[in-house]
Amino acid sequence: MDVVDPAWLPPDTWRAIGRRRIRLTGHGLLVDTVAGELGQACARFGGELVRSTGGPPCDVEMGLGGEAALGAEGFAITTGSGPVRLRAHQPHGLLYGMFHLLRLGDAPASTTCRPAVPRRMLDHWDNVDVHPVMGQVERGYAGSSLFWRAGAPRRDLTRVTTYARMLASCGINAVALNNVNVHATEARLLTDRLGEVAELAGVFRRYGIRTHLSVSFAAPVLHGLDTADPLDVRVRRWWEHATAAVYQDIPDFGGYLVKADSEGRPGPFTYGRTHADGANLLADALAPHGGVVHWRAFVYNHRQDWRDRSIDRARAAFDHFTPHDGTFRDNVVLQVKHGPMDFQAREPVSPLIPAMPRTRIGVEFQITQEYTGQQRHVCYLAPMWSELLRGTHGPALADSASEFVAVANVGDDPFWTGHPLAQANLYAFGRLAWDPGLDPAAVLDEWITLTFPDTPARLGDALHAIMQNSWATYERYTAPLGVGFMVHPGDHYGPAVDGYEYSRWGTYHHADRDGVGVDRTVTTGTGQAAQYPEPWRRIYDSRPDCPDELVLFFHHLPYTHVLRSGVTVIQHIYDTHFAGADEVAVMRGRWAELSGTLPPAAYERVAELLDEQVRSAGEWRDQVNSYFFRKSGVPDAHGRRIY
Ligand code: GCW
Repeated sequence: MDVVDPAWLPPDTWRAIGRRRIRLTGHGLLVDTVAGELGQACARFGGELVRSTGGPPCDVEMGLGGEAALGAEGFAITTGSGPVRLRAHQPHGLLYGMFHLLRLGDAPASTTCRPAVPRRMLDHWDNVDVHPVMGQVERGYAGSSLFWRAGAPRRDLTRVTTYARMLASCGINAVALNNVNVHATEARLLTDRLGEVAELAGVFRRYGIRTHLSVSFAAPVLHGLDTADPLDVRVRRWWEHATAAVYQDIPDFGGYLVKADSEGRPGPFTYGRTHADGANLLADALAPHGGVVHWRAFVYNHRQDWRDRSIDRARAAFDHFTPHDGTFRDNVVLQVKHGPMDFQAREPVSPLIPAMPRTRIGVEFQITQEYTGQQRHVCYLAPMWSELLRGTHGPALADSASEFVAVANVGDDPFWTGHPLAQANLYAFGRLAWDPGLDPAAVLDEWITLTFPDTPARLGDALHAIMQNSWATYERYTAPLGVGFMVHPGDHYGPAVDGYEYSRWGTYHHADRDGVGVDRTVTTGTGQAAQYPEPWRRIYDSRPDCPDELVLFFHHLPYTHVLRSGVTVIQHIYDTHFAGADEVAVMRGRWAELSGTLPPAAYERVAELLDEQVRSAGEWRDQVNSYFFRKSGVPDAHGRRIY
């Protein structure tokens, strides 16, 4: 096997803990995993792992017996004059506590931690067969799948084990293995290829991670029935049997993930049934075994007529799902993308999320950088997620979420994520899902310290400077003021200002000679602003009150409109595009200073990618600025070069 980057768990990160005498008590699979990790660290760094209860006290005393209030996954660390004590109520807590000790390094401090939500999940968009357009991993920018290659399961699961360990270390406890677009081969994972799922589930289980599967709503038809109607008794029986068989092989199976009636996928609409009928069918099959359905709310008309301005994709999920609040079974999680559109670099939060108080909501983020530079651009996403979770410009997602889900960004690339610095996004998602109140800058520093354990201050500072504001930079040189979607249709990389303006997918900026932006107000627009709870409904609906960041999402504005920041829309476009591209050049320069402080392969990879980011940011700047200069005829107040 190729040499694989150790990501944020290099051997040296274990030095502080591996030097100690550690007593670990308790039994079972997860305790054995913890013992395996600590045993290895002690063997490497000269400490000792003691598994017996008697004898003199150790430097670290770990075991169960913590208060019930710690729950299934929490832990308490206490320090003082005696040994460091780590207590959990359940084995899962010991696993997370051990990884927390790693973060604390040489200076463990007393702390009690429990996750904010019980499930923190990654969705893989991995295909079994290589899809003719999307490849092995849909929207994957890090090589092939960790699980499958060209139609066959991977034989060597060493990397999956390493991956499971990485995920556990940042608090992830569930994975869906395969793409939500379930094609014919992948539909067989549920039945005759279940063995492949069981094998992977066995690897993840050792790190406290439950395995879920994306299934096709038409699975009964693909397996020979003449219908998939959720109210047909034969269909119910089919799902009951298929599900029972899954639990025979995988007793702790997590459940199903479904993309139905979305972008051409089959669903209950075919049979005149509702999404509650569809989700509840699967929920009933899973309930006796303790499984859940993740039912995606990404339902919209992808065959729109761009000439019809009354259709608004941003309204769709709310319009489809709010009538069904309270009608989903308890083991249904409605999985909603964080914004009303589709993982743009800037969107308001989805109005559906706070509108379903009687439904369990899983908020879905996208770690894979489909619209944020495709792991060719540095774009540390945690500041964006943190704003959305805390409610900087809208309702706080953390208040309505029962759990957090994200689309994974990994593959068989030696650096896991293509861009070595994109590893930070995976780590940060896990940490923010565990505790949405964490400061993304502090999480970045955690990642830097773990990943580069002997970091000279110079390296740490430079990495922080390059990454911390990289999302803001990315936003500056791409689509302005929340309008989104100025990307190449299809592959979604690079600028195409009108790429989706006349397309059936329904994502437009409506630029003309006078102004730009989509009118979603109540009186003159699509009314999407009214889907938000107060005070946001009023704020978004009002031109002067709407935050600048989102103003073209909600309003069609003249180029000369003065923003809250004091500059006009057109000048804002010019200024941010020049600034954003300049910031990338500065990033590139800072990276060059790090030559010699990092492993050469990582240094070179990032250097090459930064060259591409410099090129691409320049292209974005020039296309966006030229486009709006030509439309508006308004010159740049600072006389800079526009084409
Ligand atoms: O953003 C779009 C992507 C599709 C994806 C879809 C979804 C898996 O372009 O590739 O399909 O979202 O989330 O279902």
